[in-house]
Amino acid sequence: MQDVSINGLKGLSYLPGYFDRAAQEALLREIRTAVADAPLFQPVMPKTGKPFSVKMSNCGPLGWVSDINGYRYQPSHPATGRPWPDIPGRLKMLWQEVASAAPAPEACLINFYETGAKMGLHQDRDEQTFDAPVVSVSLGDTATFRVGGLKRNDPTKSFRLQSGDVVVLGGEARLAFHGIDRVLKGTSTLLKNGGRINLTLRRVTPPD
Ligand code: MD3
Ligand code: FE
Repeated sequence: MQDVSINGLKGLSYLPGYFDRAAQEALLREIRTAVADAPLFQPVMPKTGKPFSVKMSNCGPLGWVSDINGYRYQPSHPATGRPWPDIPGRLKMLWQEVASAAPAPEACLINFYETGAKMGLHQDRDEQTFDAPVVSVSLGDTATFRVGGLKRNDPTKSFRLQSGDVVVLGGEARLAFHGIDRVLKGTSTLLKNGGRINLTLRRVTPPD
């Protein structure tokens, strides 16, 4: 476990190569099964309706969606109306290993980046509690990830997230601005057609 210091914020840790190739393949199969049930959708920005370049789906009791009306967590898929599929067992185990002090995760957001997709600098603040960390898993092509401070204009640090890497964003770092600048084509053989999948495990509601 490597603690990364950014703008003096404590709570960001980086676990490079947490999942080996076999575990990445097993996780990918579980995510493909989830996405077969809960198809990827293209979120749009509230008010403007401008589409995100990243496609999304979710698993767990709650899933994050963004449409013309706003950002929110909801228990069912916006297109199928079905509940989101379960969080894969190996992701629940990951949470137990890196976030055991927090109550169980309620949402696993699945982000799919085709080459050229990116995610602008933002904070994750649609959850009702920030006590639990966000746990992120990267699969497929390497991405350039940027993290700043609690203010949009704070200086940022950039580093690469490779397939199998895990990042835990807890404590003060939980509300840091962050984003994905680019996905580097041809840097992984995990996904046949290239691109990148990011999984983020989140607690949405306060503990029962
Ligand atoms: C730093 N995802 O889904 S994961 C997101 O790679 C999101 O798809 C990016 O930002 C991705 O909201 C980055 C790493 C991450 C996740 C949450 C954070 C970094 C974070 C919360 C606070 C600070
Ligand atoms: Fe985020």
